[in-house]
This record gives sequence, C-alpha cells and structure tokens, in this order.
Amino acid sequence: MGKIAWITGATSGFGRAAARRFVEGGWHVIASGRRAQRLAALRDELGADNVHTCAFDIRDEAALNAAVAALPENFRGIDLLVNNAGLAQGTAPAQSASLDDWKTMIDTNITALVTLTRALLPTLIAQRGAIVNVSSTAARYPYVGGNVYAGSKAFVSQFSLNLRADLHGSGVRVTTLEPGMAQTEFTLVRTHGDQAASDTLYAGMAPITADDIAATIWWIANLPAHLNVNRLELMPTSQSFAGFQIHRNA
Ligand code: NDP
Ligand code: 8X3
Repeated sequence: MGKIAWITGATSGFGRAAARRFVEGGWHVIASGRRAQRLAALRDELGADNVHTCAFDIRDEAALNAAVAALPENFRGIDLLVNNAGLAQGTAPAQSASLDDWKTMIDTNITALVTLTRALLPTLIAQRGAIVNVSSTAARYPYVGGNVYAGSKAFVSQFSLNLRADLHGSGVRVTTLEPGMAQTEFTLVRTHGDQAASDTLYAGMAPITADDIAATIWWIANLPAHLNVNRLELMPTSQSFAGFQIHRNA
C-alpha cells in the first residue's frame, strides 16, 4: 500500500487535478466533496483500489466525523491532508455584501477546515505526515470585494504557521499554499453561476491551471522529510500588484 492523501474539494478544480496527480504518482487518495456523481466518476476513472470517495457537505460536522469513522481499514493511515475545499461568494463591498455569503465562506473555509484538521491530527502525527492548506494571495493583498473571503484565507495562512509551531518536533510538515488567479469553477461559484463573468475574467491572461496547482502540491508533499515549505505564493506571470486607492473630495 502506497501513501495516502485526503484531498478535500476533489470534485473540481485544484482538488480533482491533485487527486489525479497523486494517483498517477502511486498514492492512494480519499476524495471528498458534495457532488457524489463527480466523485463516482473520479473513482471510475482512477480505480476503486486507488480512490476512496466520501460525499458530504464539509460544513456538516456530524457528516464529517461519520466520513472519518467510515474510512476503510486500508485508507486510515493518512500521510497527507490537502485542505482544499473552499469558495468565495460574492464580489460586493462589505457594506452591500450578503451576510449569508459571508457565513458560508466562514463555515467552509475556516470552520470546516479546522474541524477536519483536528479530527485527523492524531493520525497525521502517528504517520509523521503533512498538511497542505490551500489559502490564496487574497490572504495578503487586499482588494475591493475581497472582504470575508480574503479574511478567511488570512486565517488559513496564519493557522498554518501556528500549526507548525504546535507540531514542532512531531515530524508533521505544514504548508500554506497561496495561489493567485486560477481558472477553475471558482469564479462561476463566486458569481452564483455567471459563466460570462468567469470567461471574461480569465480571457487573454494565461491564468494558473488546476494542473499547475496539482503539480505544486505534489512537489511540496514529496520533498525530503527534513524540508518544510512554510508558505508558497504563486501567481500567473500576467497578474501582479496595483497601487493604493485615494479618495479625494471633489
Ligand atoms: P472549484 O470551485 O473548482 O473547487 C472547489 C471545491 O471545493 C469543489 O470540489 C467543491 O466541491 C468543494 N467545496 C466547496 N464547498 C464545499 C462544501 N460545503 N462541502 C464540501 N466541499 C465543498 O475552485 P478551486 O479549485 O479554484 O478552489 C479550490 C481552493 O482553492 C479553494 O479553497 C479556493 O478558495 C482556493 N483558491 C482558488 C483560486 C482560484 O483563483 N481559483 C486562487 C487561490 C485559492 P462540491 O461543490 O462538490 O462540494
Ligand atoms: C482566489 C484569488 O484573487 O480571486 O483566491 O481572490 S482571488
């Protein structure tokens, strides 16, 4: 039996590409997400011996704990947790944003991430394993409409660094991965299904691809055990930084 990775958000984007990359590299993968049909298709594609799927809403703590408890014996020795499931909802400034959207992001990007991490820490310590938390450039660079999404990713980045401190001496490695613009279903979800908005955002700018991120997670996870990537920020070459905004009295 090869190494085992639990990759959350494996029905789309980074998570699905990472599941493919890790199975291709000989690992066994626990793939989770809400869309059961997509998980079944992934299991059919990659082989039921290599992939264990669990379909549940990661915000549902009872369902999460049930999925952990129901892991088959040969998928229990988890070596790597990729906390990838997450989303942005909305692009409105704080003063007009939806509170429901904010709560969805906090529940998914923060509460669910810490809940699964806490549940798997004893196993990861026993395995001298690793955690890769998918944060974002939004964790560091403010932009109009980033508000709670960006704040949730700042939490992910800081939580990751603090996990490192707590896990000192355990051999467990922790990385926060902070990508910039990547073309997945991310913008479709953020805009509540506006395909044209998604297409326009990525048009002509060579975004990061899901395969780029999968290859990066693969690289991080397969470094020698004495090396820890603390934080890795990755942007498309065609994306960079803009200046501060200044409001002047007319
Ligand atoms: P996608 O929308 O393509 O994938 C998001 C994944 O998260 C899906 O598999 C989805 O599964 C899962 N997910 C979302 N909500 C839940 C939930 N409640 N329960 C279980 N699973 C859930 O986007 P990306 O691949 O781009 O996003 C992956 C991560 O990368 C996210 O954390 C995102 O914030 C981050 N990121 C994305 C960037 C980008 O530009 N694309 C840049 C930087 C970071 P399902 O819907 O089936 O439940
Ligand atoms: C996704 C990148 O710039 O849309 O985390 O916030 S951004």
